[in-house]
Amino acid sequence: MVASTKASASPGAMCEAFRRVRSAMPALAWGLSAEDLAAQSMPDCSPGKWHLAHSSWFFEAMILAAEPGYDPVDPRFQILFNSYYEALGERVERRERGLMTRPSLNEVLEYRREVDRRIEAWLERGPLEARQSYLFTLGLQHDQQHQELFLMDLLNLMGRSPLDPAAYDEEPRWSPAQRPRGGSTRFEGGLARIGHDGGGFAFDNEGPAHRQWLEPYGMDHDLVSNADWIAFMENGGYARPELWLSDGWAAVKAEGWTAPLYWRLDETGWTTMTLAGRRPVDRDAPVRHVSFYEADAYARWAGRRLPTEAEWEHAVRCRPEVFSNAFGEVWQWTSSAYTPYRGFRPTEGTASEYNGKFMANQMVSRGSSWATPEGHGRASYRNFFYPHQRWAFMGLRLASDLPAPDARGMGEAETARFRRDLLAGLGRSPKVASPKWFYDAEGSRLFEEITRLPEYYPTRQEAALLREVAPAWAARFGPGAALVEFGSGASEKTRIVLDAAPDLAAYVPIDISADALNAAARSIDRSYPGLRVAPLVGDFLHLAALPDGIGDGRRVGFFPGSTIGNLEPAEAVAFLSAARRQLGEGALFILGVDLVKDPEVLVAAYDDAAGVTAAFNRNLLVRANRELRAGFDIDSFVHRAVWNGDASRMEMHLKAVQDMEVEIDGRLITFTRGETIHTESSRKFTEGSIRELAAASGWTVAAFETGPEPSVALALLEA
Ligand code: SAH
Ligand code: AVI
Repeated sequence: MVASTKASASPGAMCEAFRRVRSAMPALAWGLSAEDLAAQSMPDCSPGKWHLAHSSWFFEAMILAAEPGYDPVDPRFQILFNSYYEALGERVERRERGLMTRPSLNEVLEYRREVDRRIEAWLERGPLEARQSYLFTLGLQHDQQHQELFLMDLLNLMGRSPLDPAAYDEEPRWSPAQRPRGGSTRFEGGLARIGHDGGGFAFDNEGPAHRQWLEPYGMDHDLVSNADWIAFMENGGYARPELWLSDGWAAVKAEGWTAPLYWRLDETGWTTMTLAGRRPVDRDAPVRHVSFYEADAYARWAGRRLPTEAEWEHAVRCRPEVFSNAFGEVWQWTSSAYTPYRGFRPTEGTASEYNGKFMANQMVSRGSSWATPEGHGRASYRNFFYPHQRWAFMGLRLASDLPAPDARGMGEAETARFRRDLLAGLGRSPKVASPKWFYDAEGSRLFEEITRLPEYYPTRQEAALLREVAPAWAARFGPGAALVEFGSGASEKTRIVLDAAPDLAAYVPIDISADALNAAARSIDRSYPGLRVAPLVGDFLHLAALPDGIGDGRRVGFFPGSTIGNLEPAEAVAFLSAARRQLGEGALFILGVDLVKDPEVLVAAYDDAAGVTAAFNRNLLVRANRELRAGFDIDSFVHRAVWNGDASRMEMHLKAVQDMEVEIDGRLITFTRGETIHTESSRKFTEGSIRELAAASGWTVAAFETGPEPSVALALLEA
């Protein structure tokens, strides 16, 4: 297949690009039988032989036919292989493409070779005008689109056979899927620029570039997985009309949908059809072959929504690095109808019918799939399908409305996130839950109690070390600085910094626990009258813009307590990188971390004699029972704290003491005796691992101070 389709000025380079693109489809056809390539599985699909011919016809009809006195390779092919171009006359009905046993496969391949010879001769004849050059590149891009259609249609054909045939040994993909990263990123939106802005090739429907207003939103880093989809199905997703659009529900009933296209349940579990035959459904892989209606119903079930196409494009342009599989896995449904952008003008001439005339009743999908030829996708690309169609390589990524930065409560949306996150985690094996859900009002209170326990040394040790270093470090803040604290909780250690830095203009505590945050902010406000206190309720993994009115001085990040150890290593890098961007040039960052030490000391700190940590851990279940109406029998779970030396972390688990089933939101979660929910990791660091983490996140370590045993450390980072 082809790496680049850009037509360059040199005929040699254009010829090379042409050969590379044109060799791809015959390579996909190689090894398939003439019968495989002749059959048509349904009216939406075309036979492989037709794709081989039509993508050649396109060059003939759009480019060669415009040459004076052109003599077609075979005039009958103008009718046989025209897809939908009214201006180019008669054609065979789409649904009857499979009935054309003549010309034979060999004749079609010969037609293809002859068109290729003629195009190469045309290229050699000399410099192309801008319009010819555009049509040539359009022909290459069109060929690439049909390479993907070839595979989609072939899969549909193979999926119709009771033999579950494998078209290939392995699916012919470009690169492996990227691993999921977890989480989502917040985008402030505002006036965003959308659409193709002129550099490189684009289809006419990608322009003109224009401005769109976007309200704050979040978009998930990962695609919805098969495991997520199974949770939806097990929760009655296909049987609950309230989740579906009216037309979608009608499709569920009429088509008898109970799972994505190609899925089948047998005694071994769910299987799905692939181009390499029928395979077990990989729970970790992104779901594919779902219609827009299904994607929309899933999003509603998850308490979320699909992104608009403008949101998708803005997010992928602004922060491409945070997303997994934005391109190269599945096209992603958006909630946007396929309509023209303001000022849209179709390409002039015969290619005017390429995109514009389909701008009704279809929905836009973005990204690209594993079968999209490499180099073919781009952020402005608008693919489109009817909302009921499922045979394309389609999946989804979720988005949500986010409150404006100064909004206080999290409300329903937060509860929906908790439900979705918990169900997803309990659907995994081994079961997991994110520690961020510990901190309802009771969880925050229990954490404060933990900090006063004799075994839990980190808070005391860190506060003592901070008292020592704060005067020297605060001297570097400069006038009018703002202190931004992540996971501020009760803001107790903050006072040590505030006392050492009387010139601070503002304090911005950020915490997911609204109750703890608001109480702490009020208390700081009363104690430091000259200081502007601007609390932000929210998830620091989706950093919001800083509030206005916090002065023009340096921004100083503050992240004590080794809360960074509760993040997965990749999450920690993403967080520190995002914080660096949020705090801007010249920023400083005070990071508090716990250090690796004797496991006995560690285990005692996470399994105290008074049982407070156990209560803190089990409070997650209490919270789920209250907020999600879950049915956990709290006494059937015991607290476990274990040292995992390989991952250098303490782990907290909730261990089931008996076999049981727990209902959450109508879904039954099965626990076997001894099975655990991994509720928290607390990574322990060394000076080396902190230096690596800082370097990977774009910070420089300006100072690193360690306290006495049991030792913790404070690092001063510079942007
Ligand atoms: N910084 C304090 C509190 C640490 S407890 C100290 O050092 O003692 C961890 C705090 O982080 C809690 O207040 C919890 O509500 C908050 N927190 C945990 N995960 C969070 C997240 N993803 N976003 C925002 N706050 C979070
Ligand atoms: C907030 N965080 C850093 C604490 C920790 O040590 O991981 C939470 C905690 N978990 C058990 N005890 C305290």
